[in-house]
Amino acid sequence: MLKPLQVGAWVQSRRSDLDNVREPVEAIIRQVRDEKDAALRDLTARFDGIEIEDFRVTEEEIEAAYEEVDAELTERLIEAEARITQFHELQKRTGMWLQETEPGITLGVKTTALSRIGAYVPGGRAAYPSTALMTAVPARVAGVKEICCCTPPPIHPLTLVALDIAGVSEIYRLGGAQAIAAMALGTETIEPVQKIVGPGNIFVTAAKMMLRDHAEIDFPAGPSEIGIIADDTAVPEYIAADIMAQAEHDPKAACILVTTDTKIAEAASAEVARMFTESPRQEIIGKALENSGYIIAETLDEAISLINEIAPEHLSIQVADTFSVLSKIENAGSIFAGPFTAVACGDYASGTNHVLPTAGYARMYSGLNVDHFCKTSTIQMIDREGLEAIGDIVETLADAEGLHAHAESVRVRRK
Ligand code: HSO
Ligand code: ZN
Repeated sequence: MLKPLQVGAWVQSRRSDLDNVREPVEAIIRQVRDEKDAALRDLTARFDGIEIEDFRVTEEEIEAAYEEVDAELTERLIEAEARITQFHELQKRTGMWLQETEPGITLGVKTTALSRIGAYVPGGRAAYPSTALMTAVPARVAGVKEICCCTPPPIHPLTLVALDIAGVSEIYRLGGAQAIAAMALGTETIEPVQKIVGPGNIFVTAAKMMLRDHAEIDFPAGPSEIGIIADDTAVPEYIAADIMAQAEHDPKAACILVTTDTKIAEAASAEVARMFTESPRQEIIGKALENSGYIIAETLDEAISLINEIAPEHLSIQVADTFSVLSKIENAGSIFAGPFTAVACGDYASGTNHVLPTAGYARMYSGLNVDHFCKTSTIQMIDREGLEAIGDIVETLADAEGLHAHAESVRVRRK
């Protein structure tokens, strides 16, 4: 069921070609910029087939959603939210630190939350209340005051409940590139935001990339992926189960097993074939498995370097010496260490974030975290003694740059 793969070809195949959608997305952005709410109504009718008067979801609708959702499900969402909050609280940096670096010179950093952000929560095939939690909770923990969320209509009641539990301040029934344009540029009903986060389809991703002059973004997040590194001690059934769990996300999802043991690759492949026959989501999984396969590495170190080249969104480590491998991993969105650490645990409830860079972007981007919603200002406090310590450096360098007033601003204080 799994075929042998080449790392280079696999990495190449994961890059989605944003160029293909550039023109239609540009047209959508232009329309939203020029016609604002009227454009949003038009585009929502065109793409979602829904006529909308009011984009903003009301308090009454949220209350009605709680009535519709099974009480146990709401309870589970609350439990998941508590764990996600707990882990993200641990990431939070204190408001300000100051340290005397030499007599008379005190330096520091002040961290401030962004004041207004936009979270995009996908709908349709990828309607996940868990993603509502994952995008909004880190923003709330960071201290963002206004969390604006867009999600395509019709919004599932469970997504509304999740957004409410996560503490968002505004919910709009609006999806696609038009939602990103509305949040970045603003319309009559939607105030512009400072940053837009959250996964989406290729149109959403293209819009995020194209509107970076207006709002900062998190990172490109495309179809889900898993990389698994396994030695001869791995359990093929667990490997296959994680492969199936990733493959069921999307026909474009992909799974790659890097192992030092041919028998493990064969056994995992057979397990996948067995699980596939019993799966209710064969149509999606079948396609995703075509993008998937295995690589046999001579040594564990070679396997590690292949994984670092792949930079998978999720990395599962299934080896005898977990920590030794963990210490050598440089590129991975989120790491799942050890045989019992099912990737699905991080999707919902361990507390880590599941909004992660895909397509090799884990080489340079971090998964969604509290820092995404904060900015920092550096601070310096210099007294007479400190000014004497560095005054000559400043004056000499300023004179050398021909910036007389710079040098003078120090000289007048040293008189
Ligand atoms: N694995 C997905 C997240 C997700 N899984 C949502 C289940 N629901 C991308 O990290
Ligand atoms: Zn998942």
